[in-house]
Amino acid sequence: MTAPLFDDPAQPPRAPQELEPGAMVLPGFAHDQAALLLQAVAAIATRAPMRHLITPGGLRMSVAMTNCGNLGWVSDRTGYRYAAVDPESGHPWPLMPACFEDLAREAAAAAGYPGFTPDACLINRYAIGSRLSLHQDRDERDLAHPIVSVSLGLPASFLWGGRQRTAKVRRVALLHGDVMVWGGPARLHFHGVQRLARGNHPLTGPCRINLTFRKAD
Ligand code: MD6
Ligand code: FE
Repeated sequence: MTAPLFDDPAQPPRAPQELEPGAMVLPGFAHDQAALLLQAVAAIATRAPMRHLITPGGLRMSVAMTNCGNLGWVSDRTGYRYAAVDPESGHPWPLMPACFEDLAREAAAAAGYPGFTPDACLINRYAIGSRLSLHQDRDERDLAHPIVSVSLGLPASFLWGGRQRTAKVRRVALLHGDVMVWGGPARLHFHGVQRLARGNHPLTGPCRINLTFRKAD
């Protein structure tokens, strides 16, 4: 039997880490609420099912996505944008649960961004082998607001680059319950997620769920 490499109570707690000015990892910040968050994700996905979006270049994303909140991030052949309506159903996105909004607000405040109020939550589901190539998050109207990102389920190797696509990339392990907050001078840094390694998490099975909270409008 192999011991899990994640979410192991025998491991010492990891301290908050500033990746660089503006970007913080808060290890385990969402750990105690993880089961509740995942229940809410399941409820959202019954009304706005996870789907593989098509990039403007015509590629099908390996990560499956849905949204909740006033706005949702979508992509198709015409580009990337935030939309108030789910293009699949024609209905507004499911409401953002209070437990999502509270967590995002508290994490942002803990990382030095008081007063953050998300209006959009992008929900990403990574199956084994899914990946997210290096990108910048720049579709939000006001880039002064930070982004709060919550990792649930299988661990991921997060790729943390620089202001230029060609900058050196660091790998950061993001485990179940970890929260990342970034903004300020780091807001436009390139980032991505390495191909998800095989595994099985007690709460999510063979996948990783990521919630990213934004103030898009
Ligand atoms: C992910 N996250 O962790 C993908 N973007 O699955 C992102 O692309 C991301 O985590 C902006 C801010 C935080 C993030
Ligand atoms: Fe991103």
